[in-house]
Amino acid sequence: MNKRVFLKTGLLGMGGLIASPFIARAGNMEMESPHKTRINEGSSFQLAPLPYAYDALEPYIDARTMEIHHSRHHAAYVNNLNNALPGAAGDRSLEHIMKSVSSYSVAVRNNGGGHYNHELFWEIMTPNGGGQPTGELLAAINSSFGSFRKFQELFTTAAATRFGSGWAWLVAADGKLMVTSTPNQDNPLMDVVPAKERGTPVMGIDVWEHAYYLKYQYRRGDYISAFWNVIDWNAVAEKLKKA
Ligand code: MN3
Repeated sequence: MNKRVFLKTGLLGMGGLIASPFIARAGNMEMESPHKTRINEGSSFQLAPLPYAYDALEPYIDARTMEIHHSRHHAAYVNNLNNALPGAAGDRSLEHIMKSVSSYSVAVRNNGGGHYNHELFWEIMTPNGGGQPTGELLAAINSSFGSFRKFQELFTTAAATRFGSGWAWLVAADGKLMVTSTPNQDNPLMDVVPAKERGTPVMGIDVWEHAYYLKYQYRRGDYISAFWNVIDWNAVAEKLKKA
């Protein structure tokens, strides 16, 4: 039975149920994650769709990697975060949880970080990215690092030398920018990060092997080089404005 026939007979058979999001989104089933069925739905975190197609960042980041990274890895962080959070109480914004993460379980630290970091990562990439930043962002980079080239070197080194799994960051703190890196799914918002490396992340690169291994295998450096071609500098500039 093809989808059109199914929808038609489904409509006749189930009356108003055709309006349910499950049926309406039948062509986009990969976005449906188990966490949506939680009873405590109102306070659950959700996996947002990618703002572009899985293959949009080709050839720099391959479609298969993007699909698994978003629909499996990121989805799992969201699901595990929802399962690890204690009952609804207090400020449940992801930012607040990050900033007070030392008072939560390790599972919230790892999966909350995973959710926050990947949301930021998808946002600061775009198929029409790359080039150089302009305006206030470029001015901030120049005043903090001397030049865009110098910043690129520092960020690339931070990403390349992060041992094992983790992230490299461009961080806004005290009116300045700095480059840092964190292990695992930690990020610069977290109160478990050394105070002098804390701030608001405005750009980050995932250097877990799952972010590049299918295409680049052991060549993390090639993946980092490719990343510069997909950065959405407008999105980074927006994040700096709000920092
Ligand atoms: Mn990842």
